[in-house]
Amino acid sequence: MQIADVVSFLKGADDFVILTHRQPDGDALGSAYGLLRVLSKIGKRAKVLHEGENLSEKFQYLTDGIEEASFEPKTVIAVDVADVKLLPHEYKETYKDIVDLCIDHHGSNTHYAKQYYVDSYAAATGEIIYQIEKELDVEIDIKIAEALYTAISTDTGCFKFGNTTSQTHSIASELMKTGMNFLDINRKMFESYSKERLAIECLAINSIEYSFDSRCATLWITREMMQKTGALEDDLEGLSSIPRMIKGVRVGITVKETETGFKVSVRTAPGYNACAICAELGGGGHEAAAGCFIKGSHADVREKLTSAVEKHIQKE
Ligand SMILES: [Mn+2]
Repeated sequence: MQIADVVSFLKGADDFVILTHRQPDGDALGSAYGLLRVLSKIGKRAKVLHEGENLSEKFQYLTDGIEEASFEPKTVIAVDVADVKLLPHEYKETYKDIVDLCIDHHGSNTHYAKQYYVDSYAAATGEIIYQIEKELDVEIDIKIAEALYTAISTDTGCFKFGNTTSQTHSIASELMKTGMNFLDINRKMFESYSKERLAIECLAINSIEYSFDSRCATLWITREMMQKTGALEDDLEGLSSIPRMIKGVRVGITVKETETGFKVSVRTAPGYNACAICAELGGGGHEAAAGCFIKGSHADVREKLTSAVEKHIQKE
């Protein structure tokens, strides 16, 4: 599909339900609400279905002025959803086999929809929604700009990550021309911590263990720390990038205890393969960022991680 095909599909369809992935981030929600607003500008009815009853407080502004729509959906769109397995549990059964169009930027997209538009050059799905909006000739208003800016700034780590391109900056520049309050969004996304977040970050940093001559650092987030600080899932965002930021660390690991086992995130320096380390333990991902799930005790996890890392952390 080309952008022009996406646009004629959208023009020809009606009564949209827009789905996005579990634990929705800024790109998931910004793209979903951005698309909803673009569709309503061309006279279409649309609603977004996201995980959970309420949106986390920091994303509330995305929904300003959107009225609750009640209609029988006729068209199902998934945005930023690489795999049908990532749909929220409460909607998975109903929608998994009937997604009409998937709009995404993950190269690993599993092509579960009837039609798809995947552009892995795009730093965020929000960049694709912007292109759709251009092609539809819809005027960008402040609310659309806020939604798409949220999508793009969050998926690029505020224009810092390697996925940022000149296209990313050009789109952001167009969005800023509406006079949208980017400062407010960036503060909400990147510079606003709850007390609980700060408290758990403190405990987590104190938990860091070094191994392999400090070329590997492991940060632990236990259920006890969660209880003690009252931190919620939302408060953990970005913690997994901390171990890798330590000078000299090549392999940064974050281990988060869950009810059923340990969720492991691995971040590596160039030349060290996070995906290969996680693959040893049944997981996967990208070269610089990957994950896996380990069952057992703390000691088991430590032992399994040590032997997986050992195979991939070369002496310099
Ligand atoms: Mn994304």
